[in-house]
Amino acid sequence: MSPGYFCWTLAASPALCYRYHELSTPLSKHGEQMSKPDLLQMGALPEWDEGPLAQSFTLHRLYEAADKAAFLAEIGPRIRGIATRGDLGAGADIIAACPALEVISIYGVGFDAVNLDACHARGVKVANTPDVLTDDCADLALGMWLALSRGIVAAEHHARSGNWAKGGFPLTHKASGKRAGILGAGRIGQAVGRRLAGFDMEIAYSARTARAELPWRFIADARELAEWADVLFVTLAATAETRHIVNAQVLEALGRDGLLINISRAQNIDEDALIAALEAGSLRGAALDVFEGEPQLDPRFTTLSNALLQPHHASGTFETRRAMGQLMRDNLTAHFAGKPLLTPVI
Ligand code: 8YV
Repeated sequence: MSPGYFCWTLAASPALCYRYHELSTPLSKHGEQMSKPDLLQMGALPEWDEGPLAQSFTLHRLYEAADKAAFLAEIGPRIRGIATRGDLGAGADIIAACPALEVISIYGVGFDAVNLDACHARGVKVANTPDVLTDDCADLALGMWLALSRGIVAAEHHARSGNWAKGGFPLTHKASGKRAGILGAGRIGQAVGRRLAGFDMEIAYSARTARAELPWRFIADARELAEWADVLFVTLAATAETRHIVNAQVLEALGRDGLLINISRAQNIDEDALIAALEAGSLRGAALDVFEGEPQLDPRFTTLSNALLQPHHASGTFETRRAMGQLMRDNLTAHFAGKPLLTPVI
């Protein structure tokens, strides 16, 4: 058991925990205590990350502070690094409150919640955790598509509740052998496409430019891609340009037999237009892992039987979250050892 892990188990006793952190401060080769860089932690992390982080850094947990502004005013000037999550990022206000900030390490691939302009302007480095979560995100996208197509969640309830004895489950729609549009052909979009090929799907993708290495049809325009597709997978990184890229027109083009799967970011979709389409039945169904204002979600979603709702957990497996945490910490370690980031965003 690592010392840090032991400390985490004692987290109910902060005073003891603090003392323990001090004792675990590394010693220089001359036996002097080396000071640990001050790190602002934006949100909770699994215990297997908290321990090692606390061993190498003096942690300041913003999410535990009752008065965040006062907390930042006090510790901000000392902060040299930020450990954050894809969903939490670091806004311009946080970056401004940390004048000595050198690096932001994201536990997640998405960097849309980090204000990159502010980082650029200040020369703050940013790292994320690509690749290690690609498989899980693609797996969940396929699972959501199959569950939505075949009504797996309602069918499970049908079997469990005893309704089966009163009658069979209503027929659903075939999933395989149809046309899949992939909006965003990055790592995750490509992994979705590779999996879909195993379901005999005809595949097309949209990206900024055609990618010669991909064996699939290229349809640049989101509306045209939706028009062509039976199911639209949204896998693109969220930027200012992609905000509401899936709008009312795109949903209309996808059509009343169409399905929408979103494992990217909520802001890529106009949620009001999506809810209207689902309510009107002008779209057959949507499976969503991400929501505007999550973890709160628009209550209208919860009444829609043609929406499959997931709690932003595409990367949420033990294996992947461990790998993400390791990479997030490795990026911080590399930076404070004077080495380049392993997976830099900027
Ligand atoms: C995580 C994510 O759920 O990778 C991302 O960008 O949003 C997700 O993998 C998140 O970072 C963990 O809170």
